[in-house]
Amino acid sequence: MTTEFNPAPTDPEAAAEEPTTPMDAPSDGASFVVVANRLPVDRTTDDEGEVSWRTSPGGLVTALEPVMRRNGGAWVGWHGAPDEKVEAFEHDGFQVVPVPLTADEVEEYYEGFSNATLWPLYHDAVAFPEFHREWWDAYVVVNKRFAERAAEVAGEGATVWVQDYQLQLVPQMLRALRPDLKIGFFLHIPFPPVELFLQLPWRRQVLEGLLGADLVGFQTAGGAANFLRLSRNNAERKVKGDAVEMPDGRLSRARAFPISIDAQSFNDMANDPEVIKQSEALLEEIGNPEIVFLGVDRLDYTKGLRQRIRAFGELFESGQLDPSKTVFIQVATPSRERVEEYRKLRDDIDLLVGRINSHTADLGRDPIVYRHASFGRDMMAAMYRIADVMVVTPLRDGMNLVAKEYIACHDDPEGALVLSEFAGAAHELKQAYMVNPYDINGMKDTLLKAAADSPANRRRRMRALRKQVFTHTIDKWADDFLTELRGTGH
Ligand code: ADQ
Repeated sequence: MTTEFNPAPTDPEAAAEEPTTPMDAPSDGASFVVVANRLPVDRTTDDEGEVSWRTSPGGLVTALEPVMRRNGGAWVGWHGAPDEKVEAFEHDGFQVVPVPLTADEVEEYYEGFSNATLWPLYHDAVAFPEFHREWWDAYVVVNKRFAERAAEVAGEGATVWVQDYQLQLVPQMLRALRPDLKIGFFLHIPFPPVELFLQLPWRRQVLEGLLGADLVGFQTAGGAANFLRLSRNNAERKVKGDAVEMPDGRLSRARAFPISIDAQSFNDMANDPEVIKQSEALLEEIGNPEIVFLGVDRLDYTKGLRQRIRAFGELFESGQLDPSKTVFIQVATPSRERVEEYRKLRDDIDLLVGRINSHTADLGRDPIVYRHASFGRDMMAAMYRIADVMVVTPLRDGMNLVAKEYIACHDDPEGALVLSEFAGAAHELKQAYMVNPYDINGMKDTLLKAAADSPANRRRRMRALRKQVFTHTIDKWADDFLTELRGTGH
């Protein structure tokens, strides 16, 4: 199979390349702009019907807020309600710039092209990616709207940081509108091997879209290498080291910037007296088992839940794990429930857990405690605290922050992390107990080993993991990316 493709001079599908008229910078524009599918604020309405906005909890916004405040920042993103226009407003020291989406666009650009085409394709095609031309058309239209909105709010020479797979065309579109800007892009999910990426009918436009950035950031060196290889195989692109040379001489650089968490705040949360109380109550509620295994995921087919639950089912059924002494807690945040593949997954997991529990439970309690729900950060910290073994076994994952959150919450150094080789985090968290999530027997052995390993071994591993997580925080991630971006030339 050839992995080469040439940019076609004319392409009937190249809606991304309609001629664009450059725009002038606004005189009062922001000097730092984040562009992401979602805004970092949630709307709340009080009893009197008064509407206000609250910063949504999350690592990215916490890390970028100080930079935004310092630099007169703006965040461009969708506010979460279809068919509604919301005016830009000031919030917590930065400008919030809502981008409207129609209900059809949510279906085609977001649920369709982003989450049923790109998401499975970029995750090793563990579910079948669907290719629909009308979804692509919506993706182009929406990316253009985001680019135009960013071009309207960015000041002369501003830095614009575009986030993630929903907006891969924005860098090129924005550059065409505003050649004066410094443009960065970060992909939170894996960038796939060339052979997979080439399935995409709009592969050329997506690649050109990304190359509009001065710096393209990936979670792992492997992702950056896939991207550079793809660019090299495209006849018009010379690649020197980590830089792709564009026809006009501009360089677009590609490098790994592994994302992380605010480790100290998770650590503090886990040691909060209220959280400690919560964790004790939780242990009591599940019957004070000797060993607690824990899984925490968005309910997504990339997270390896089917395989993980099967492994636990076999361990309980064979008696290798004693259901009277062991509990496996699995919590799964509801996610993308309007996408067919996710509905199917939800039903499968319900069935699987029900079957295992009905076979192996004694009358007192279920060996698998499964909750399909979202929890507050305090409850998450309480769960991390009581987990003797954290089980993070995605089939493919850009990074996986849950693994890092567990480590930050576990200053009792006897906790153990079982981690998939196919999570980006595996490149940094080398002292975890590694598994191939497709190998159910191997996974079962490693789960048993992690639970039974000597305290000295568990402590040694956990100390090394904590050192990594506390020295590579989300602040460092944002600093590293923005410093590197500032150093790139036009
Ligand atoms: P996600 O696929 O969402 O992120 P992950 O990195 O694990 O995956 O982040 C999940 C977040 O949701 C964590 O902060 C976790 O605490 C929270 N969470 C999970 N289950 C929850 C529950 N039941 N209740 C409350 N909170 C819950 C994407 C990529 C990842 C990449 C991140 C960041 O797929 O690979 O690490 O972006 O770049």
